[in-house]
Amino acid sequence: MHYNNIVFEVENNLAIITINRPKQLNALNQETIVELHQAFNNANKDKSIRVIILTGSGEKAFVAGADIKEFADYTVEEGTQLAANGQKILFDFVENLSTPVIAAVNGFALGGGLELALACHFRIASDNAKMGLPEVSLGLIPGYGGTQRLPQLIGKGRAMEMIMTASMIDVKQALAYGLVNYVVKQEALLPFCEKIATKISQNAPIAISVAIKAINNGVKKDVNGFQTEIVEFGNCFGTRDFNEGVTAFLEKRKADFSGE
Ligand code: DAK
Repeated sequence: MHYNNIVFEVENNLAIITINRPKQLNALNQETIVELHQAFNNANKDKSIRVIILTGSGEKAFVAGADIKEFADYTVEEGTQLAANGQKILFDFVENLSTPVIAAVNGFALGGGLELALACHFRIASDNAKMGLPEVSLGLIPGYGGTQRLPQLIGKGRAMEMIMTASMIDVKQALAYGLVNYVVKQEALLPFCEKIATKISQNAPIAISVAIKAINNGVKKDVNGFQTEIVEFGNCFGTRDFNEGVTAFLEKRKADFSGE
């Protein structure tokens, strides 16, 4: 598959998706959003891929927001339509993917860029990263889930302050807020993410995918996360993952989930 705005690489059972518009600080235009959807969809369908890492090209930015030049002339109808579509094909899509997605935040993650990092399952930042939702400085509010996911992750008061001030926070603050799980030197960012990805890939993929579902359902209004947990916990007993995991333990060997 050919992409104009992203690079898609596979190493063993890991996919690395790199947003590749470094001259525009990897700003998200509509074409990039569509390509990201395709790349995530393809990676998720490939059962040999156990973890996806999302990062930005260059040393300066993960994603410096939605492409301001592109949305400068939108009407009310276009804004509504594009927000709904973008949330559906990319932001909600990534959040609900059954393959784990790690955001490797290698620089500025602003506006739609921070919203994309928030949609990933967790985030690891390089020490130069800066994060913020500057939308109100442009007369907008976050349109790709930021008003919902940021307070879910860091708490309402902190999210209110970040959104109202439109200010950027540094990695020390992001770590204290729980917005990122770790901060590492820029050159160590991808190797560090790959190390965590390897750990994840040794565990049972079906169990991981239903754990993602149960955790996500905990914050949805129309479903009950506890009920999801009960149902999915029960379903696990009928999976190959469970059979292999328990058999390996009883046989005192390492489980091999590669056959899934
Ligand atoms: N869009 C387009 N181009 C961008 C960009 C962006 N978000 N961010 C940076 N660039 C471009 C700059 O225009 C510049 O291009 P040239 O002038 O060289 O052609 C190039 O990237 C390098 O940027 P700077 O020269 O500004 O670099 P600095 O190191 O001086 O500054 C910066 C870095 C990150 C502080 C600065 O670039 C900056 O403030 N960038 C904009 C940050 C921002 O406000 N982002 C947008 C947030 S609002 C929507 C849904 C959601 C959204 C919108 C619509 N719909 C559903 C319709 C979300 C909106 C947002 O994300």
